Amino acid sequence: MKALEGVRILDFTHVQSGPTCTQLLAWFGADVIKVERPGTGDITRGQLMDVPNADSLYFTMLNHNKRSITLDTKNKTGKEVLERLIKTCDVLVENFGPGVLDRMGFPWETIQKLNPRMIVASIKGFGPGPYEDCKVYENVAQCTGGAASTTGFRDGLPLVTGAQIGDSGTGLHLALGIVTALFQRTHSGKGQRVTCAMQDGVLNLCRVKLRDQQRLAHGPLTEYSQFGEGVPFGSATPRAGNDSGGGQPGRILKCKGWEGDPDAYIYFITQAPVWEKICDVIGEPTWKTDPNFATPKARLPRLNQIFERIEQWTMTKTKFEAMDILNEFDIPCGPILSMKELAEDQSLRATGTVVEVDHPKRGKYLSVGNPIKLSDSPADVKRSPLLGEHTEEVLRDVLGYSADEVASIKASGATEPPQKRAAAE
Ligand code: CAO
Repeated sequence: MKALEGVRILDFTHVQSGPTCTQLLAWFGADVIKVERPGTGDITRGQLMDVPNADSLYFTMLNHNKRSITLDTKNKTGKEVLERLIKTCDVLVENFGPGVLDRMGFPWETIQKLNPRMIVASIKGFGPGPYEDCKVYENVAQCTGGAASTTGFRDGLPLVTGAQIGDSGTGLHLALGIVTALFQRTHSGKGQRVTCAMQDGVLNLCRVKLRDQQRLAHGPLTEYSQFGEGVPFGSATPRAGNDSGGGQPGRILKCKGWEGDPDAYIYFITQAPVWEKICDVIGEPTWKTDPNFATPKARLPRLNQIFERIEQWTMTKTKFEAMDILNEFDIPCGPILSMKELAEDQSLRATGTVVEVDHPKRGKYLSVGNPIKLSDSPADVKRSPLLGEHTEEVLRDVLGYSADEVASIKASGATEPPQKRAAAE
């Protein structure tokens, strides 16, 4: 048995934030039924397309292990089917724009009446407050959650990061909220609302920067490069380039080949307990006892000088050679790995973190599998569903409609796009 076997999810999610959440639940064994608008479905099916007439990688990589039914929830019969789905499922997950579910005729109170055990989980851009009615995408969340103002270099623009902390990050938060609510339901017998705002999710991930904001009141942030460079701090946490976010100073340093390879770099951490080993490796044994370098405090104003010297050493090695040598001495470091290198990494393939999936319309493609490993519930990654692939199956086997009733639902137009309905009429 899989960990979430027996849990049925009414998946009303689209784009990225919500689908990452329901994909995780599907990997843990839940039966995830994705409800999509007839004709178009999730808008990402047709976005950033690379293979003609095949669902995009954007869609396929976020919707594994789900079933898809098409349903027009604004159609009278479609609403009746949705009511039956609500009565049958354990969790409804949605990331519609603010107010959409209410306008559809399914506010929380209605859902609760239909199924008091149902957990309703929602992602919105903002929580209650001045921006609660705003639609939000990834980069807006990164900007409003504190990530952009603290990412980049001091003398440059605020930067967004490639890690989708607003979308996938909030999806992860929501998944935890859902399984927690499912656990509470085992005692209370009741459903509840689970909400997660993307701004809140990003701020949660930027927690250490709010830490630094408060430390500023008590003096300069001595581990920031800016301190060693004698640049005064302003009133807010500054951008800190590649400085380490913790108490052990670190930097990205050039390695052999950096002139032609944009990823020939290594992250190097001057962890205090291994300082003496670092001095030996880079050929500066006198720094072990020199009062200017011997203690972490003495080193803080000299970080630029220290990292320049370490970089002279890393530039004589490839990033993998440097990693091998430094690991021998327990010096924390990590090569900058490109997406190409990660895609080819055999150890990630062996653990199922990178998987090859076969799709009837696009053929084989790579995806990221479940990064969360459960020893008793391993994830088995299955391709994403075609649009409406399981409509009849769900109507019949999950909702218990007879063959005649299924035919009549289809005839009502609830599962077909308007153009197809008009042509049939
Ligand atoms: N049948 C009939 N209508 C449907 C339907 C279905 N199966 N599924 C959706 N719809 C309708 C909705 O009822 C809604 O109609 P109304 O506006 O008339 O009420 C309409 O589709 C649009 O929904 P939406 O506002 O969610 O979609 P959008 O493309 O305009 O906005 C987004 C997209 C992502 C900006 C918005 O959904 C949002 O802010 N979501 C919350 C935050 C979030 O998750 N953002 C991350 C997205 S990933 O980067």
